[in-house]
Amino acid sequence: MDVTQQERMNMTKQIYDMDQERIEEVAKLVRPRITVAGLGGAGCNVVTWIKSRGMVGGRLLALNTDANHLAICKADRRMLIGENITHGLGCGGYPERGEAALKETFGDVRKELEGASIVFLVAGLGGGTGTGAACALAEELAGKGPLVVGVVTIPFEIERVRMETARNAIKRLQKACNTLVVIDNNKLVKVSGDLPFQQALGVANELVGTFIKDITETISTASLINLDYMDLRTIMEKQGIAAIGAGWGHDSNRVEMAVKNALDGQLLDINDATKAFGVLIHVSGGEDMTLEEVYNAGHLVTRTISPSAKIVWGAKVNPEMEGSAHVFVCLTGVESAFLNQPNQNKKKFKLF
Ligand SMILES: Nc1nc2c(ncn2[C@@H]2O[C@H](COP(=O)(O)OP(=O)(O)OP(=O)(O)O)[C@@H](O)[C@H]2O)c(=O)[nH]1
Ligand SMILES: [Mg+2]
Repeated sequence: MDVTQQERMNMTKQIYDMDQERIEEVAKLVRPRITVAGLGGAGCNVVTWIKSRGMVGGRLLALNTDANHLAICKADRRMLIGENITHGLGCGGYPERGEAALKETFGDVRKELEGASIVFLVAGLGGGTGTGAACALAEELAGKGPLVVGVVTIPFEIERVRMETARNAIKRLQKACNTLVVIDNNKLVKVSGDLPFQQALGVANELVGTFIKDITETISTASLINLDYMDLRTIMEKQGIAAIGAGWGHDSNRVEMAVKNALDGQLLDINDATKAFGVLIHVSGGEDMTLEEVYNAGHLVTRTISPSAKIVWGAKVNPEMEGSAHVFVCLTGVESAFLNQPNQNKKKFKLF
């Protein structure tokens, strides 16, 4: 039977349509599933910040032992953990209680994290819930599939008694997480101009929240320069500590200015930036930002790191940022000076 030209065209169209559907199907299957789990008061505050701004492409969980605090948090799912141990009253600064609370509720938490390809664990170190639960959850997830990225803060100097708790947690977390992003609240306060305590917490929440939101959205949505899941895995898979710096820039050389500020404003004292294993550069700017500007600015970063370091990029346009740019530079595989400092208050204030 002769096939007419029309029939041939119809067949070609059918095959084309099937290909298109298949692409959509595969895209759905491989789309990274990103979950952000905020643990304890600080972690839940960061999640609340992200939820109130809105985030595309990720799921937000808030986990706490403190029912009153959880009641005022915003998230896609809130979970009261360890009710039998803490009776909804928090952990009072004892990380071992936070750890036990997570373990008590781990079955439910695991269900929430099923199928996740990236899990961000967010906590302010130094208290009980966030510190204990983050360590326990990171250890439960280690090696089970998802890329586990811890994002934690080091206590303010006025909270000296909490330093040793934080230091011990970092040692555990850096072994269990693929990468542990550490932000020193003290450096953050200096960078943002010595603010009062409450305001400094707000700045910390915004910074941590923006970092996670930017990475998640650049991976999950079409961006000026897409950051893909494998890019992130490449620089974050290997265990270790990561430091971030954030910077703003304005007017004609805004991206360059923002990169310089981000490099100068690292939020963790690290021993040697040139030893970084990988670098993530994320740029956001207004609709007037050009690709050329973004790439040129990248050369500034590459000059300061080892030529063998792996570099990954992401850039997104935010129409509200006309005339300005915001940059995150994240150095992975670095050593933190904080871990090597002796704790002067160890004897005087030992808690446990
Ligand atoms: N970024 C940020 N850090 C905070 C905030 N609140 C507290 N912190 C820091 O995080 C540390 C831990 O505090 P919380 O998160 O309140 O403690 P928790 O994990 O709830 O622990 P417990 O209350 O003891 O169960 C504090 O020592 C502060 O350094 C916040 O809103 N944002
Ligand atoms: Mg608390």
